[in-house]
Amino acid sequence: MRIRRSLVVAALAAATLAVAPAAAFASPGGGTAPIGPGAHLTATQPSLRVLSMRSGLKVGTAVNMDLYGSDAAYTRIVDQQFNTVTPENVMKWQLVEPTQGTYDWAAADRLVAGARAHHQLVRGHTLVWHNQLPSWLSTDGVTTSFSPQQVRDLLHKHVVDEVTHFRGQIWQWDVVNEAFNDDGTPRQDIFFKAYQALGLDPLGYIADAFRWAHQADPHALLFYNDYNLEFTGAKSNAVYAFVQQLQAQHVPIAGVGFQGHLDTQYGFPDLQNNLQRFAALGLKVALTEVDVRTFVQPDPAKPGSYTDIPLTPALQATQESYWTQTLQACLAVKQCISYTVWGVADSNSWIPGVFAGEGAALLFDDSLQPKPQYQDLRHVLWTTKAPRRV
Ligand code: 9MR
Repeated sequence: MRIRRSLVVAALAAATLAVAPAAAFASPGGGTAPIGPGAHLTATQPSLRVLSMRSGLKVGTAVNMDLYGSDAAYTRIVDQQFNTVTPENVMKWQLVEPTQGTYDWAAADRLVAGARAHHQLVRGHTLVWHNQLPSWLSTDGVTTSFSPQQVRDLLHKHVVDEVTHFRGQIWQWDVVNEAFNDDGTPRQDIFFKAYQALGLDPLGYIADAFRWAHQADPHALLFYNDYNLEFTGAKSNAVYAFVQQLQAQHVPIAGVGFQGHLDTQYGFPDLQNNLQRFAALGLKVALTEVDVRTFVQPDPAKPGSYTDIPLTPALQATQESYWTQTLQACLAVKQCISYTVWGVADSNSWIPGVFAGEGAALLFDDSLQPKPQYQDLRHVLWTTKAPRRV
């Protein structure tokens, strides 16, 4: 045990030197912050990815390809802090096949190349989703001008072509995203409706998509990914039952992704229990899209707009405790193999555009400076005694 610990510490030290030159990490203040036993560290060093080596849990971020490569500070954070990346948008069907039959892989290829250059694993996101479909296929996710058989054929082609394009380069694929409603009923999108009209099991499109993806890249870990699975309830229970059906049919599902879009007003979910019960089915689990939103202060300079400053110190404290608890829950479950945050900085988060009056959901502020929640995650990674991932 002592040997292993000292090896890990040595590896951390070596990796710090190898991937994190001090100048690149120096905080504006250049201060040091002790975050663990015997550690005296600069404000951003060692990075999350270096600290994650202790448990083997991969820490990741969603990447906005409009910023990656063009915004130097943003790009530096992605490259230096994380050891897995997820394209926030550029692998979605709408983006890769904007015109029927004409693929545009450029942005996604750039993400994969950046990941390879920085020794990061890629979570592919996402093959089958009712949202962000190309407009030639569906503008609302529930209606389409194609026949049911055509929808099935198009889905087959899409899954095979995309997985084949990235074969060997994707660690985890979110094969199917958000197929269930919060009340546990299946979402009746164009895929569900096509299979239903064909007289097939309406949810058979999910099994098909996993099988097609597996044929195209047998080594990728294939995930079902959804939100609100963190809370035990109708949706989590429905997905829990459904993935067992997939397993009984020998569908090649490797894991379940818990998105982890949390909001301080709803309380902290019984996340660890849920991760644990899915893991007990023989599945891997992952936190795939973590962010923690809260109510924020209005912007006095722009009426109707908001800042990214929590309304009260108490809300900031609640956010921090949610960040800490999500990471602790994942670390506690050995089968939880990655912990991905949904974006780098508050200024590029999807939250303010969707939840008016809420924000401050990420680890870095609008000026790309680390927030206390970033330090909280480093502290957890450094101090938690977690089972090692293999
Ligand atoms: O962050 C993504 C945002 O840029 C897109 O406009 C949005 C479209 O719905 O999708 C966001 O990402 C979603 C992810 O792909 C699936 N889970 C929910 C995420 C937040 O909406």
